[in-house]
Amino acid sequence: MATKLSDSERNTLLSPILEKGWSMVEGRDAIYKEFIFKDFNQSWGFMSRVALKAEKMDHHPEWFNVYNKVQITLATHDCSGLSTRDVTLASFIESIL
Ligand code: H2B
Repeated sequence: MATKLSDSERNTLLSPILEKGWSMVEGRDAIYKEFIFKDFNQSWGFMSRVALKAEKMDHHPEWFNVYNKVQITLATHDCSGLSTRDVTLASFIESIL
């Protein structure tokens, strides 16, 4: 069962993610980032890699794509907020850019 990040986990684990351009969603314990690629082919390649990881983790993004733009929101529905799973998935996403 996932649990919400504690204050100290937010300082140690979440802060580095926020420094990479993720931001807190207003009115919700979730993080968000927009990615701009060259074209749809690049967007879809990126989304495919994220999708395979998400399925392996059983942790899925909320996302929106139009052509070269991919907007991703991460949160853990099981705990209605951010958990270490979101940090892991966000870190993975940063590692494949
Ligand atoms: N994804 C996200 N983002 N949060 C969850 O709590 C979650 C998930 N739970 N993917 C998983 C699936 C759960 O619903 C299944 C039953 O394992």
